[in-house]
Amino acid sequence: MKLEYNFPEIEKKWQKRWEEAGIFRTPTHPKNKYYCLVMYAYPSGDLHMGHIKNYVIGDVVARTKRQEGKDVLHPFGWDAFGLPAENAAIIHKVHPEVWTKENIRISKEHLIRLGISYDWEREIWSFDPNYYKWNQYFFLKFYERGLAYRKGGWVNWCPGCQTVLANEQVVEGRCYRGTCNAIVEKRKLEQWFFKITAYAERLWEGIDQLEGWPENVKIMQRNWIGRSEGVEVSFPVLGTNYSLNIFTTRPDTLYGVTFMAIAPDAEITEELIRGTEEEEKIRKFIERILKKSEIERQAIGREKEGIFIGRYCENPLSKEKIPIFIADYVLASYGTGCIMAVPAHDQRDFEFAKKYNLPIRVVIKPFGCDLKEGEMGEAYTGEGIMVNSGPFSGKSSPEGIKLITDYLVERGIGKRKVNYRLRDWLISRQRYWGTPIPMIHCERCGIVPVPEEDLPVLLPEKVEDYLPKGKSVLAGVADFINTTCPKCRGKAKRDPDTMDTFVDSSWYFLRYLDPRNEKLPFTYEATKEWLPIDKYIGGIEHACGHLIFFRFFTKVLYDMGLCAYDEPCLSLFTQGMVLLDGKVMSSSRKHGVWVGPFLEEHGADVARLGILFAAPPEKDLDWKDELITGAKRFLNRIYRLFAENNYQIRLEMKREPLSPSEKKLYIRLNQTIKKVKEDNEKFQFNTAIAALMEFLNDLTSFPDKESEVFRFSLYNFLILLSPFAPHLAEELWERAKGKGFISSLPFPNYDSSAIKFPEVEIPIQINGKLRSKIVVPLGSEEAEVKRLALEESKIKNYIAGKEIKKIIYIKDKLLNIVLD
Ligand code: ANZ
Ligand code: ZN
Repeated sequence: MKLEYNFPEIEKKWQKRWEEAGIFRTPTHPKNKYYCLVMYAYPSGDLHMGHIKNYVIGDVVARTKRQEGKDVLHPFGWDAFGLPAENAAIIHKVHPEVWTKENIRISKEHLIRLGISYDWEREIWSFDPNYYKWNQYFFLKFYERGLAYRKGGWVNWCPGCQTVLANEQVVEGRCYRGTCNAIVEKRKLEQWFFKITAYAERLWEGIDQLEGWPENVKIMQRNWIGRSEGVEVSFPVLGTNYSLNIFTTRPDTLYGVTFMAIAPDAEITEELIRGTEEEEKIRKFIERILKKSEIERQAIGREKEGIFIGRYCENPLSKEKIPIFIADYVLASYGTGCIMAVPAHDQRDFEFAKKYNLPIRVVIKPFGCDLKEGEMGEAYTGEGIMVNSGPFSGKSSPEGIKLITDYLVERGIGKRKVNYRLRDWLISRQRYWGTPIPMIHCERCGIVPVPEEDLPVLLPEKVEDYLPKGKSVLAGVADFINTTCPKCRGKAKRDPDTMDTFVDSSWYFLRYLDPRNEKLPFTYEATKEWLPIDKYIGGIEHACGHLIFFRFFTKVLYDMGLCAYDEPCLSLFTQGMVLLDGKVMSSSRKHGVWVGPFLEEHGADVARLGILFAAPPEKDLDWKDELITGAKRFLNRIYRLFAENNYQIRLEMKREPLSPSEKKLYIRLNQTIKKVKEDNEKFQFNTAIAALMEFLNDLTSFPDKESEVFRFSLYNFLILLSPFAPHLAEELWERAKGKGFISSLPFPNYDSSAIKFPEVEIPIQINGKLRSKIVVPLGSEEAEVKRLALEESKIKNYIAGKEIKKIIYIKDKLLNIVLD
């Protein structure tokens, strides 16, 4: 099937006119603002349908909000630093900047050709020194506040990307980058971190404010932050000056501790094993365990491994002597990295104790039944009555938690502690294509920040080789790396690392507010005017990464007095994926429907309708060729209807007198306006389009094409259509001699007095005999019809006291009640 009008010409014409007239420019001082944001785009060049779904949804939101009279900010920009550009540079021998710019050129052309209503004057690029200068500025500000620090320790190393990764970038033990996916290793390195843990509580609390966020994203963030309340208890290590501090949420089980377990890489481990008899063997064990990912080590049901280190602790309550083990399931990165193990009441401790023949001691008995160590097949983790617990025996376990906590705190053996699973954000990378970290290492002065007035620290244009060999690429660029110390003027070296690109995307939404400001990253006034983001549209894969980082940044900037709000966005929409043959479209796997050729062949309005009509936007969409045919049929029918009627429309109509058929059309018009309005508000664009299709049927079959109500309906139809198929809508509006742009017209009000729903009369039978009738709205739900029928007075009398065996309902036709 073909479109019956010259779509390449028409679409291009309107894109040009919109641009020339600047109708999508952001109003300067909004009275009624609406910030519609799509996620910062990675410039991958040729886009597929999966990429643009996000942008098409965002565009319909922006356009419908303009129709509602909002002052809309709808910007776009490029998350243009990052590994793929370098990898392309390595393979194709082009500079990452050249490669990136070419990709941006292609992607941008696609977006323009799709008719997306961005304010292109606010376009930003993170590789622009005027942009990344502010990454460096924020880094310095974070450093001043103690929120950026350098630390050595075990970090995630991706052997594929040859760089460290943040915890958020390790997905099930592997590199988050789909094209890499290598198994992540651990390495001991010095790296830069942002202290996001200092904001753990506020990030946790703030989730309650995020009313317009999907529940699942909020749950994912809560799990990621992982707040838990407990106590830190100190167990003296016998024969040393050390103590093992452990974190537990179950102080009620303290009398059931039969061993201690420490992480192989906990800070104290080194101190405790040094000089022990089996030191050599223990070190070998540690080395072997650390090769495994944390996910693997914590996997449920996996056989646990450990080693006794030859030392003992004293239980601060029972004064018992307890052996200390290194255990693989204990993580250095959580709590204190040490635990008190209670095999009777913790499943992992139970499995460990069974394997190494350690005692199991019940200290919590389930209410009202017995529990014997010898008969336990698994740990009992529930509540109960405390036993074998000295003076606390006989108390309930929840009470025990309080009593023992108080007891420990009073004696200085323990302190109340809130723990978070969240770790500090590792932001340094050993790769080239990113923001240089604005720090200088001086032999005499140590680490010295680059003075603010020396920013930006420019990324050198040339490097020998883009592929790092275990250390940062920039370390090999003499002109860059050698510098003088800002403090002592002596010889010094620049920090060789670049920033994680998630730094760029943590504040880009603020740069859109004032993208060309050279003195400031953005102004406070602008944040007051435009924040919070009214609708943020993007992928759920960012739930525990970007969507936490940008909340963190906003809170810090708020504390610095730079930003008027401490939550960036109160309403988030996560769109579903686009599949082809049941598999997610993907550039790297070259699996997709490509936007460039598609636009060439079918045009923008077909692409937009195809994406929007197939499924609710939050659901996955399986791309099918029928979508193209369906969209074309719809557009052709619209085009024909207007052409056959010589593009005659009316901007108003007299309401009386109307013939019965005119009245019917008038009702349908108002029902459609109401339906589209409500569906647009709920983001149900697929059903809004379906309503337009049905209304188009009414219009096409309407007999009297000269009547005012018909022509008035055509006019309203165009306005309703314009966010979905803006090019054809503009063209028909122009041919109908409409003034200005249809894209700038307000959404029509519906006449509520004209909205009446068709009704049907349903005969009610009892045991097959007609007994009564009820009138209900056409297409009513079965449950509703049954309820009304049973409430009907005659029917009520018939069935009084008798038992109903079943009720048969034939939709909109008949209801039969079968009595015994
Ligand atoms: C003793 C105990 C007895 C525990 C019991 C549980 C049940 P959440 O809720 O996740 O905070 N734990 C603490 N630090 C750990 C680490 N670094 N690696 C592995 N496990 C660790 O869980 C806190 C519980 O997880 C703590 O309470 C500790 O085990 C364990 F019947 O202490 B519990
Ligand atoms: Zn110095």
